[in-house]
Amino acid sequence: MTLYTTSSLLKRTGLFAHQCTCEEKTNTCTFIPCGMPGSNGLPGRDGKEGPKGENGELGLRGAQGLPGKAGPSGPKGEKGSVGERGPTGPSGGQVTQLRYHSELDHLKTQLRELQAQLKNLQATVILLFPNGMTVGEKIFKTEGSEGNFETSKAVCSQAGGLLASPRNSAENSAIQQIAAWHKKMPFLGINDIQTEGTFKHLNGEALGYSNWASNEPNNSEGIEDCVEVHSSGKWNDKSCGEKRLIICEY
Ligand code: MAN
Ligand code: CA
Ligand code: CA
Repeated sequence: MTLYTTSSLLKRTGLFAHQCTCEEKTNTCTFIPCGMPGSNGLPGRDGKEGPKGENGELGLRGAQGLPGKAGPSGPKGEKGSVGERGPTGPSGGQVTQLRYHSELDHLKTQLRELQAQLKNLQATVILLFPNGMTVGEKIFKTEGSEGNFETSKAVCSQAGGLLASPRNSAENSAIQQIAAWHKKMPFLGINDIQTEGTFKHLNGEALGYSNWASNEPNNSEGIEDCVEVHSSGKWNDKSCGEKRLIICEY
């Protein structure tokens, strides 16, 4: 049986390990030799706080801050040099005149448009009635009525036109065709009333185109100053008192 001192018992149980007085040399013990060394005791209490450490390294650069407020305005700058002279503007009167001419041009354009529209309208209205023909810009038309030269002129004039007076073969053919529909001969707006032997249009214009039948005009019996159109389209001078188909031009 092994005998233990109080301290060795305590030492074996791990209690009060720091109070153990046993030595390595077990044979020096007075009464009984010590056994195997005990296990380490619990850690001691924390020591006192150490001295302050050195400063750490410089940190990374921070993000850019917001812009600051605008500073106070600077002093007034020096006056700039004088610029180049601009073009001379129109005078007050010239401005009024320019405006006036601009409006006048506008009105002229409108008037021309209206005139063209009116001409178209006239042509359409006239063509709505029977017995009309267009040749180029001209319209020939008859109502089928008859009259002597003076009556024929008056009827056409009252209708806003003139007694038909061909300036070319196309116009003459149109008159010939209208006459053929009515199986009657018309008088033309041509005569030699003013000067015997010199036939002219109603406006005094000399004949640029004519379509006389052979041996005409002959001023038969000295009284033929007007012009009738045969069914062939050929012309014959005839007495102005005869009654003929009234064909007007517009
Ligand atoms: C009749 C009339 C005249 C015409 C001759 C032609 O006399 O119509 O105008 O010139 O015939 O023969
Ligand atoms: Ca004559
Ligand atoms: Ca004749």
